Amino acid sequence: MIKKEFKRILNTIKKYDTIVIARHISPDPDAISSEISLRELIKLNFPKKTVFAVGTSVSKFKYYGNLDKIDDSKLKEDALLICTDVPNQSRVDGVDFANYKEVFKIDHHPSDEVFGESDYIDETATSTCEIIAELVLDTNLKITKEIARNLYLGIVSDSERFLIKYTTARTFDIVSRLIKKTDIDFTSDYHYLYERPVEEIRFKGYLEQNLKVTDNGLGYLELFPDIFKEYKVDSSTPSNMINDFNNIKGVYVWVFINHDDKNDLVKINIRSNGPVINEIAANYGGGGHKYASGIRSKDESIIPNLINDLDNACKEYKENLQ
Ligand SMILES: [Mn+2]
Repeated sequence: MIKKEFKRILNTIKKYDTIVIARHISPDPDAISSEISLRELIKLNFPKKTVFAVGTSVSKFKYYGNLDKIDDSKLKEDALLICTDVPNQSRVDGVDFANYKEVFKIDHHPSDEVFGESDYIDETATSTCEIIAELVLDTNLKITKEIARNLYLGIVSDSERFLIKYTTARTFDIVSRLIKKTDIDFTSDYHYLYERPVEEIRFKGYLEQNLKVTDNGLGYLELFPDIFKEYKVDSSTPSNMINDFNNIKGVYVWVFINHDDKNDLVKINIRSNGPVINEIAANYGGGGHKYASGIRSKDESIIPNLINDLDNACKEYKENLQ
């Protein structure tokens, strides 16, 4: 049986000849793949429609396909805007909602912000790509190998290779149906997600060697501009590696403190596998999820207090474990 929400999405798509698809700022593979896959699916199944996928291009995600550059104030007719992988209007990249007759979102983030009547939110899905794959398979839309590969990579990326707790039997069912239907050579494509320059591998070694760990189980590391020069890596590199520091025995919270002198900012990434950290981050002007938070501050003097608070959270968590 086809979900009524999926029928409603298809009916809404059928009503419009011009469709624009957008996603969140600072996109990840799920965001890029979901918008490009949806564009290609609509073009394949409804060839008369004009469909764009928009937002700032990111060269490292080129393997998903190209993005379109449009001026949406010049759209000639009533257009539909579909936002993927983004819960808040304020985080949608490259469109003005006022230029559209109708808007809806397809997303897996928790949110109480309504975009439109056809919104579809499934907080139990690993990724937006999982939702789109489910929609395609359940409604029997045509799909190509390339679209299937892109959806698969989006699911693998957002689920952290099926490690996060949102991974369910349904995730594997959807992936299995996707592979059976399209016969994609899925094990050959992981290099798109995981291949790294040797400089980054060596830099990861530096992070591993220099992570300080307290008796209470806080791992932390302060990074200054010189180290990025020395290893010839971009200063955004540590934030892409922080999730790899999960599963260190006895480390409950870990934090990278990145001194961005160019912008006179300190950028702090925090992860947890136990204590709730977003409330602590909020005390220092940051925010995020319960177990994945961040802070950007002009005030470096917050660092010792933050480390102290996180260390206490670890202490409390550790004591309750025993
Ligand atoms: Mn996502």
